[in-house]
Amino acid sequence: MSTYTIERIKELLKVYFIMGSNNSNLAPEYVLEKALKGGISVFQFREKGTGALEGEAKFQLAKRMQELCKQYDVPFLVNDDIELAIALDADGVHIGQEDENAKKVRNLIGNKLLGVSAHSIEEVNAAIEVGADYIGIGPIYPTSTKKDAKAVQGTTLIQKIKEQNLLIPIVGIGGINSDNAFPVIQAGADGVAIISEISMAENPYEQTKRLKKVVLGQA
Ligand code: 3NM
Repeated sequence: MSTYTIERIKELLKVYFIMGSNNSNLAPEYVLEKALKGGISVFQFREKGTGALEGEAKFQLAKRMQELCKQYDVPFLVNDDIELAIALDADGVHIGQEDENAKKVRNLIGNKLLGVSAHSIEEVNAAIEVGADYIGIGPIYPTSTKKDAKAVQGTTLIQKIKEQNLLIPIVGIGGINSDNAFPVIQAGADGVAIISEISMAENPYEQTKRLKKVVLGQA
């Protein structure tokens, strides 16, 4: 487990923004700063897919984005790349089922935040077992951002986790926008993780504010 309390993790998950350089037509640093100003609660650097940066260019972009997060006191997580997370002393990592073995990752990162994607109750329990701090459940809705996303599952698994009284913090992901985010929260998620709704928005600042209001039930 990380040094964050469960309550703090639940707060962090509320408006969880994920982005890499190929998720926007605008400069990633520009979009991130707008999202930070708009009130995101945590950021995940996810440099994957077509045209993704590698090596030094990836490292430098991650470093610049981490600096921005620090300015706004928002935790900076890294998707999948454990070496990068350790080199930057990131606040945590997020891994999928096909990425590094979660137990090994927990050993490598010590008490940094660890998020694991899960698609069944068995995967949720396995993630809890190895000391995941939160789980990502998706895709809730259809998404074209992740090409190898699993079948759309709606909020069924989130409801199942709540029915079984599992205490692990939950974030929903996949195709979430300000029009469909609230049912995800109502089903029992602590927050929503989004890429395109913010990264492709004409005005990422306003879009983040709108989404945050929905998640907080203030829309
Ligand atoms: N993981 P958007 S869906 C990164 O189902 C990712 O685990 C998913 O992008 C999962 O908010 C997804 O643009 C893409 O739909 C989310």
